[in-house]
Amino acid sequence: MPLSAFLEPHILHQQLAHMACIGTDMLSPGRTRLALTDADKLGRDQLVAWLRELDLTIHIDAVGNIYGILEPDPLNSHLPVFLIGSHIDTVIEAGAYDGCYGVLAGIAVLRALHAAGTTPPRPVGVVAFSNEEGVRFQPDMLGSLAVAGGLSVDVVHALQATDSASYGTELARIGYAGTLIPGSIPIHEYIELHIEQGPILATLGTPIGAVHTLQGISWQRVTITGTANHAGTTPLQLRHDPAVVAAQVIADLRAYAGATESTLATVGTFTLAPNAINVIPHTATFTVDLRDPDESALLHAEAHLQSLLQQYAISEGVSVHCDVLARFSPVIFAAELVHTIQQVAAMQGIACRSMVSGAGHDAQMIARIAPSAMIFVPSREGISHSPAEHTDPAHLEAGLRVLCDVVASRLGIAI
Ligand code: HGY
Ligand code: MN
Ligand code: MN
Repeated sequence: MPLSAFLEPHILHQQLAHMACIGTDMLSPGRTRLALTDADKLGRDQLVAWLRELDLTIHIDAVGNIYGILEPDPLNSHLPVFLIGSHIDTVIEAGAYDGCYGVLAGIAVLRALHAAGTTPPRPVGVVAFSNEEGVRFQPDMLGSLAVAGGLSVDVVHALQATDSASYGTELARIGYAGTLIPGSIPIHEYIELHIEQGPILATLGTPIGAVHTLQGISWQRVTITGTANHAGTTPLQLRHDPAVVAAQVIADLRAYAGATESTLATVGTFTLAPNAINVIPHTATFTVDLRDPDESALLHAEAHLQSLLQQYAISEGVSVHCDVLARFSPVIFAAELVHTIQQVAAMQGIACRSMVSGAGHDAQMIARIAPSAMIFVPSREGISHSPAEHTDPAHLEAGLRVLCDVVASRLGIAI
């Protein structure tokens, strides 16, 4: 019998629904499991319990990545692992599928291997990477970046959260400060199943996406410093108002992106100090998220942001400081893995579209050290990072079947 005959989709649906309840509260919509918070700990604890049910070898590494590995014949246990992964941390007021779907589908494939009594030719594992979202600690995709050698454990542990907590302290507090050095588990190939989080597959009515490229990401925090003063007594020409400069830059940046082929610009956080109705603010702080599949276009967008800041800062008489929070170039995934995804979808008679990922994912980090690719399923109306995030159960199951057969095919197991 093919491996997919041993899949139990109902357990995937149950576990998605269960995980979706972790991090909910009566006051806010969706769920929030920001990295290393108590809610994240509850999600991690539940994940480890599910891994334990399958007698997997469990590893926690020094930045908090969680692995569950189905061991092969002892003669092959030294071989690099075939890894399936994603994340279970969320943004604020998140949907139920972003990240969790890929991790729990990975567990479902290991469960099928376990049920089929298959001894895999190499270790096969599932991983939940720590702090993929990057909302509380930047950069995003932090756990997978550490595995790929892009950040040392010391640098990660010293990172300060937006709420001033330290990564290392928080990781120890929630009990997930492992000893394993990130990257010490060699990876053979990596596959990530994920909701698209955009409108393409839903608009086309195509159930599966084979992701060949992931666009570049630039995150900056901009701090504009002016002069606090009285809202009622300060003539306009004597003001040095950082809020006005921020507003002009934000509006112009949107217009700039709108005039390009594919650049996206987002200001998702914006604070003023002292934040009082009758005080001209002395400081405006906001973050800029720039994305483009083309590196030169992303560089051009970053340069344009700087020119806007300089232009308006000079005319208003304020100063500007920028901190880089994350910067990742576009990534091309392994063609042979993308081809396997397309072949499997074709064999299953499921329409499949090759595409670019707009969102960042752990696969873009692991692609630095092992052949990697992603499988997408549709997001209803393209909505994500929202409680309205939804993917039809039939699409969730189609993605699981494709993932299962891709894993079997790459392992040389009959499909
Ligand atoms: O920002 C992203 O694209 C991802 O969700 N961390
Ligand atoms: Mn995600
Ligand atoms: Mn996300």
